[in-house]
This record gives sequence, C-alpha cells and structure tokens, in this order.
Amino acid sequence: MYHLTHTQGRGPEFATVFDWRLAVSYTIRDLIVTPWMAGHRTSRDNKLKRVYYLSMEFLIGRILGDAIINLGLDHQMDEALESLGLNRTQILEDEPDAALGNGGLGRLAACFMESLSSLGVPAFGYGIRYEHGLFRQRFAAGQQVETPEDWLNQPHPWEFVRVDYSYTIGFKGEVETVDGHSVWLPGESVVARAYDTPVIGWQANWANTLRLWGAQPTNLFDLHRFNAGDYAAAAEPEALARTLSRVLYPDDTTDQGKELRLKQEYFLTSAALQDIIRRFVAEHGEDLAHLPDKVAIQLNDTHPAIAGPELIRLLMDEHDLPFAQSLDLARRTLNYTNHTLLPEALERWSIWLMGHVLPRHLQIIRMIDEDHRKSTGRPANVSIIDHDEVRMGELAFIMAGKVNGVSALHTDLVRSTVFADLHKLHPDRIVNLTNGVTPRRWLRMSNPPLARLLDKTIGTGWTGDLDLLKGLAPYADDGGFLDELRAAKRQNKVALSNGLLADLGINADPEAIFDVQVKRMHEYKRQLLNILETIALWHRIHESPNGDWTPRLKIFGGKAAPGYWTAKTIIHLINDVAKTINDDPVTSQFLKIAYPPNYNVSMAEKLIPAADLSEQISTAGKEASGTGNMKFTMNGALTIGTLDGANVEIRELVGPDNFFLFGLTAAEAETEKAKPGHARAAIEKSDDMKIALQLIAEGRFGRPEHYYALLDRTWNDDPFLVASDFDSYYRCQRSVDSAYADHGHWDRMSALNIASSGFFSSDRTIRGYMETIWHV
Ligand code: CJB
Repeated sequence: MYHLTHTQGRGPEFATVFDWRLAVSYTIRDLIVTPWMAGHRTSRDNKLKRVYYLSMEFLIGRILGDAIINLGLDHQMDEALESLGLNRTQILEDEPDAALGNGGLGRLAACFMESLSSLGVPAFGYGIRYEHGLFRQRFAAGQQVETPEDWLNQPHPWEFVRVDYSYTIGFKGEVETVDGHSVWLPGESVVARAYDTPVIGWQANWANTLRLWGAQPTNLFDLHRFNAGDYAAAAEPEALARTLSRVLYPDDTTDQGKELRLKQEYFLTSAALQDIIRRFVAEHGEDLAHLPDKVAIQLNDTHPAIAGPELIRLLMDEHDLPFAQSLDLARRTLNYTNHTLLPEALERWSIWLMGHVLPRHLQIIRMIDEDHRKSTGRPANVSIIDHDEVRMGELAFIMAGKVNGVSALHTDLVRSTVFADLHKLHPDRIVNLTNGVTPRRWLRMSNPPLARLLDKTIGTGWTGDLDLLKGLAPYADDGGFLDELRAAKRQNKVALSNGLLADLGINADPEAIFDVQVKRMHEYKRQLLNILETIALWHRIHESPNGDWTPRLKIFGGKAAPGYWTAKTIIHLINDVAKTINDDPVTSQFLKIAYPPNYNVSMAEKLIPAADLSEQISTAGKEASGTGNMKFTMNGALTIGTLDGANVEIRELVGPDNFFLFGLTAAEAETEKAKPGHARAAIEKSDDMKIALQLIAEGRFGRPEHYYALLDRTWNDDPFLVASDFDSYYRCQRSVDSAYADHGHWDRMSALNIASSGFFSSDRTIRGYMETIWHV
C-alpha cells in the first residue's frame, strides 16, 4: 500500500493492475536491496575476487515471480494479495518479459546470474540495456510477422540508474605516436551509462548485480543548430548514440556483418572493462599486476571477444604497462565459452571494418597474433587474421586462460574440429562445463503442482540442492506416488488446454500425449522432421481411422530470424498443416497441432510443465548442448532425441530405457552427408516420408508453390539429414505411442527422469566454473 500511494501516486480505488504490479514490485525490491547492499559491502571489505560475466544477451523473462520465490514469500504474497482482493496470476502476468536475448545462450546467462547469487559468489553480469528486446512474433495467414518489442515503454521497476558510473566509448579516428606511445584519438564517441538490476539468490542470502549499459550522447544536442532552427539536425547526436543500445540483433547464429553489431559488442566490452578496472583500483590500488587474483572475466561466446585487445589497450595505453605484461595479465583474467560449432556463427570481421571502427584494436590484434605465432613456432592455420578477416573465435581462444564447451560431446567436437589446431598447441586449455538451468525458476516457480509433490515426498531441500531429487528414485515403484505425479502433470495439462482453447480455439484433450518442440526455428533443430512425421502419421490415421491410435497434441513454439527464409517457410508449413489437420473430423480425436505465436520465457514456463514428450531432435553434432532438454527432464517429460549435445548426458543419467533414442550419431551423420544424393536415396526408401512430401507438393496444406523451394532443398540437398533420420524417428514415435498407452510404465519412466535430473542444475555448472576456471 505504501508504494501504491507514495511511489505510484494512486489510491486503491483508482489503482489498475499495472499500478498494483508496480507497487508489489517496489515492495519486493525493497526486500532485495538489503542483502544486495550487504553483499557489496562483504565483497569490498573482504577484498573478494569477483566474477564478471560479459554477454550480449540476458534472456531474463519476468522478474517478480522469481524474486518472490527466492525470497520465500509466495504464501505470504498470496495471502496479502487475497486480502486486497487481487489475483496473483493477473499481477504476475502484467509484467512484460525482459527479452534481451534470442535463445539458449541468453537464457543460460540469466540462469547463471541466478545461480551465482544463490551460491553467494560475488559477481556482476554485464550486458546491453536494449530499448527493444527480441521482436514480437505473430502469424498472418500462417506466416511470421515481426513487430518491435517495447518493454521499456513503461516504467521498469527493477532497475537503478547510476549516472555516476558512465564511461566514454570511442570509435574510429586515428592512432598517433606521441613520445613513443600510441595514442588513439577516436573520431566518434558515446557515453555508456550503467543501469543496475539486483538478482536475488535462493533464500535471499545474496544478491548480485546485472549491470546493463545504455548509450547516451557525449553532447545531448547541438545548441548551435537548435538556435538556428534546425531542430532535427540538433537532435542528431542523441539519435546516433541511442542507436547503439536500441535493438537486440534478432539473430541466433549468423554473423550480421554489420558495423553496428561490432560497435555494440565493443560498447558493452569497453564499458564493462573500464568499470572492472575502476573497481579494482578503488579496492586494491593502482598495481594492476594483481588483476587476475581479484578478477575473473567470462566471455559468453565470441561476441565480447574484443575484450582481449581492449583489456591490453587499457593496461598498456591508459595504465602504462608494457605489452608483454598486459598480454599476460589479460590472458590470466579472460576466459571464453564456445556455444556453437556452426561455422556461420563464429564471427569474422573484415580487416577493413575492424581498422575503420577500432583502429587501435586492429594494431593490438596484429601484436597478439604475432606474439602467439612466434611463441608457438609459427604453425599453420592458427592465425587470428586470415584472408583479410579477423577471426574472433581464434582471438577469443588465444586470449583466454580457459576455453570451455557446453556439453561433453560439444567439448569433444570443439577439440577435434573448430579448434583442433589450437588445441594441439594448448592441450590443457579446453575444458567441458555442461550447461544447467536454475531449478528455482524452472521447477519451483513454473511447476507448483510438481514442486508441492516433491516437497511432500522428499522435503524442500531439492530447491537449493537438486541432487536430492535422487531421493525420488525409490518412489518410481510406488503406485500411490505415481498417481500423484500423474495428477500433477494433468493439472498442468488442463491449465495449458484451457489457455490453448482461449487463445487459439484449439480444443485439446488432456489425456493426449502433449508432445512439445519449443526453441528457435533453425534447420539444424529439425522442426521440419517433426512436421513431416506429423503429416505421415495423419495420413496413416486416415488409412485406418478405426485403428488403436494414441491421441497426440503436437505443440510447436519458436521464432525465426527475420532474414532466415527457410526457417520462415517451415513456420508457414507448420501453420498450414495445423489448419488442415485441426479441421479434419476423421483424425481430430487422435491428432492436433498447436503453434502459439510469440514463444518466449513466460510461455516456456507454461508449456514445459505440461509436456509429456520433449522433442530434442537436432542433427547429431549440431546442437552444442540444449538447455530446454534439461528443463523438460526436470519436469517429468520424456525425451525423444538424437545423440546430440546434452541429450547424450541426459540419456546416460536417466538410463537408456527411459529415453527414446533415434537417428544417426554425429560421426555417422558426417559420413552420410558426404554421400552424394543421400537425401534422394533415403526418401526413395521411405514410404512415409515420400507420402508426406507428396501431400505438400499436391497442395493438401495450402498453396504448394510456397513450398517448392523447401521441397527441392529436402530432396536434393537436405543439409541436416531430415531424410536419413526420418524412418528411425517415425518408428521411435510409434514406440512412444505404445509406451504412453501403458500409464503405469510411462509414469515410472517420468519419475526416474525427474529423479536423475539433479545434475542439470546451473548450481552444479557454476560450481564447475568456480573450480576449474575462475578459482573463486
Ligand atoms: N546458442 O543460443 C545460442 N546462440 C548462439 O549464437 C550460439 C549458441 C545456444 O547456446 C546454448 C547455451 O550454451 C546451447 O545450449 C545451445 O545448444 C546453443 O545453440
């Protein structure tokens, strides 16, 4: 009530849901501030080493519900809201998602921030305060339409603006030599201003800061031009600066090759490093030789890889250290996580662009390259500069103390493929840290029915120590427990069905298998395989409509990068197929498709707890890890998947009998792909796949000309081996049907999946980083 009156300036009789949500958020924020400040004091007074996580993406989602859970106030909050006549769901759902990320990489950063706080590790996350997060997706005639996202179009109650922490970031200009020193005279500059969001850990013992940088002009506007009446031109400096933090690049894996993107990356990195050095000097004095003892910096993918040359520049040009020492200090401070092997995702910038935007950094990159080549005996293929391009992956590797992959398989492939030559030179540098997700958001908060059952069965300790889920294993043979597990799942399925009916008009039977594939739309993730299997199944049901079919609801969710034509065509196809199948009275009791638009973190929180089957069907060797796969497992869904990314570890832990495996291995996929005509040969052998493609070509699902290019690609190219894996996938899906028909058996498998999922807590991952990389 205090914040409603004094912060929102509204009396309860006039207050809207929005006013109440803000009042509740400020009340909760007040409770976070105390541990937050205590944590800062403890870190400073004890001169603790800090972790700094640099990421172009933090896919946070909503904050309020998560904060309430971590403060342990969910019951009290319910009572308080009820006494005010308010509805908790309505309040929570009024909050817009902070969608400052595209997919797994950004969501991982958000989970890591939460785990760092839960474990009480002094840490800062550094990112960009994008005015517009990931675009909103809607469908028009089945096709994706993007509109801007505008989460900051209303007050954001969680942040504190820090006008006193502002840093100048330069671009372009010249490098001059003055008294034997290189001096960079930037031609442009902007100011990075800090906006802090506290991230509260489990049980509110500790809170860290997510510091996001917003761009400001160095001069607010040109008064001279303003006075001359040229108002638009007068505002130009502001508009230009703001562009830097205006939009999140809506691309998951491809290098935009844009000057703005490079500038954004440098903007984040330089602001963060200036802030880190300022704090170090304030706490430990001017002797930067001790930097690696107090600072561990993690680069989330190559996006902030300019950190290597920037840290050297700051140490050398601004703090007068020699190059060799600066290089050594930087390398002992920086670490790099690789998140993908897809060649198009490993950033490269033309030498021209690098020299144009960051001329001093290009000089330093050449010095790093030369030093590395000299010290390693000038081997071939490991240079940072190659074919007139700066290779950011190589730069990140060479400048890192440790380089890590994100699942066991991925790390092996990092060693044997993209960085094979560098790995030979530095055999101890690459380590594995399999990803994880926070069980607070992804289990306790998003799945109350299951959380209650777990509390009742094994106690509440699992939330902070997910390994305790092992205690559930004995209950896998307890009929009473399995009935309750089924009831909890059913409750989530009913809630989802109600939502789908209200939002999409789809009438889903909660008894059906809820089969969910939610993730970014990408060919390697193979949503195409899933929809082709759906078509083939539909055709089979038509052939024997009186057969003993297990009812299924196929749920898809995901956005395609706006410029990714094939992914957008697959979205169109799914929607076209959904329309035909959902309207078919012959099959509708057995098969339906739902594709709710605008998949985001909040939607994931509803879909995952309601899923029976988790689709993790990427071409083996292509998905670095996956983290959705882990969330589904924790929530009791069974996985149908390939031996890819963390699926491999999920299957090992839950046991092969409790996992639906299909498809080629990574090695087999490589061999298969090398065979000329592999797709055509596989399709010719598969009646089901052939009929599915034929039905599309015949126009059974909308105008076939929309799909000719996709069909042609599938028959003649098929780079992600949909055809080669089709029959294996189709057969595996039928084994899912029969397993699901046996409730007791299915529920037992589900219980064993949950019991084995403790390893996938991001607390375990963060502990791994602490031990093997950060030494905190
Ligand atoms: N990933 O989300 C992204 N974006 C990229 O640009 C590159 C990789 C994903 O990162 C996740 C977190 O490590 C992985 O689980 C996922 O496999 C990978 O595609």
